[in-house]
Amino acid sequence: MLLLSSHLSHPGSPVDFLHAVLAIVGRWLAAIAALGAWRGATEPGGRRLAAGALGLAGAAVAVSAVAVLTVSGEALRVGDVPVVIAGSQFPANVTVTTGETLHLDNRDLFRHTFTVADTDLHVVLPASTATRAAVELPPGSYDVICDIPGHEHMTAVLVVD
Ligand SMILES: [Cu+2]
Repeated sequence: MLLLSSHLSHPGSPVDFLHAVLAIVGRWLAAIAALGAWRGATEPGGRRLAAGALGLAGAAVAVSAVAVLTVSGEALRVGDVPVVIAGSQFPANVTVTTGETLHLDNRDLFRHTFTVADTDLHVVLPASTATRAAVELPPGSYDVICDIPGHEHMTAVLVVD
């Protein structure tokens, strides 16, 4: 939870964030309750039932942890230009050749966008999801922003050559 709490002051996409936290907390509570039932049960039958509940709750915790920690979405393909977005930061510079594809890997627990100012290139990046986006812009230098309110500090320069 230490890792998660560092995002608590973050104003962006609280729905995504709360959903992720509540899912984890809920499953942990179920696991703790099942553990208590197992320890409190004295009859062999009740104990077996509680052990089963404990196993299911443990599996749910494991699955939810994997779901949150693993980036889903589109896989990196050969020739893609990898761009990792983490801690509400873009890389300072992204260089790409016209026609190439960016692999935008949002590792945060909330949504971002990869928005190239004054162009049609606007990609929504769901939480913990990677998205591929082709760049068909004329050569030049472009300002990249995240257009989520409160994310004005997220900027980068996209160089198309
Ligand atoms: Cu953002």
